[in-house]
Amino acid sequence: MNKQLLESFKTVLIVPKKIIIIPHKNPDGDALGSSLALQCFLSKTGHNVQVISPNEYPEFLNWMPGQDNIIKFSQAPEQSTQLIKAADIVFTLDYNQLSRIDAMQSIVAESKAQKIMIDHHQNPGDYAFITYSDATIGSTCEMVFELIYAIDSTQLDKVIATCLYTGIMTDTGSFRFQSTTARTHQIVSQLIEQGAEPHLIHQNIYDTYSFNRLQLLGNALSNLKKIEGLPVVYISLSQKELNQNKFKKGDTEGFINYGLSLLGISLAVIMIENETEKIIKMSFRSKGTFDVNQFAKKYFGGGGHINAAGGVLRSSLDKTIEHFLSSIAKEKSQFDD
Ligand SMILES: [Mn+2]
Repeated sequence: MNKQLLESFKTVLIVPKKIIIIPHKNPDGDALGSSLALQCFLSKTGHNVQVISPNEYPEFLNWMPGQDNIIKFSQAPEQSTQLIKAADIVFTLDYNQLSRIDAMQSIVAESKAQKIMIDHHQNPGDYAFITYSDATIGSTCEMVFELIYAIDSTQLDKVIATCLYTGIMTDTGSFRFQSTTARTHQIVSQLIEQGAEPHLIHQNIYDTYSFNRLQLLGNALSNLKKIEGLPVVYISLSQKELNQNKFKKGDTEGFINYGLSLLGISLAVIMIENETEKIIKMSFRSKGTFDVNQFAKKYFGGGGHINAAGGVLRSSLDKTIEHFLSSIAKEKSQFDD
């Protein structure tokens, strides 16, 4: 983090403030981990801090230290609105467009609070008073570490370390994505010294499948298809299949990575039907130079990073697959070596 940016953080945080921290909708390990770590740090340094999540988060995150004090906007819109209205500062973590917080967007936009963005996605919006944005960093948790480390490293403790480790681990695919750097490992080393327990965090996140979820994975894998002549695979899951396996929020998390574990595959896609919202949710993961951020933006109104992106289509599952296949056909030359 550069000196000027650090100074602006120090200036706004010099006296105790009423602070709200908001992760993106459907928060993942990085969004929740960075929010909880920052909350812990700011509380220890004299601020009044509340995390408000736009909605529920998956069950595999409900062990994280401090998560039981999170207010969910979807369950308590009135209370959340009052708190945001009364806040001096609103931190937005792990996203860079207010549309990522859905129904909270206008409340945050209209609040007089100073907005602070900490995020690692491309093309940041300009809503924030302080923008700490860096798309070369693998996780928001690494950025929150840099902030805490620069302001007062003596405040690092086991709670902060556990939350940050969780987000770094999940966003780097357990330290194997291209975004994993020497700095990532230096940070993680300090987190372990502060009390983060890698084997327990790993177990809490990954070894929590329900019987139904593992069967749903089996269903997803048997739906896996390869596109002839291209290093591309895709998985589809219909609402009917989700229902058959008693789908719960978060159950399909990580399924897409199985596609990339196939030898020679550089693009994996998963398409999941949501009958209630009448949408198909898409996720894209790539290895190497195929830019799924561009692909998701061009064909599916989505976006993300070069190697990980998402999108949504208001369409049927069959039509989405058709659209995906024709989009891939148009980008075929990108796979030429
Ligand atoms: Mn992230």
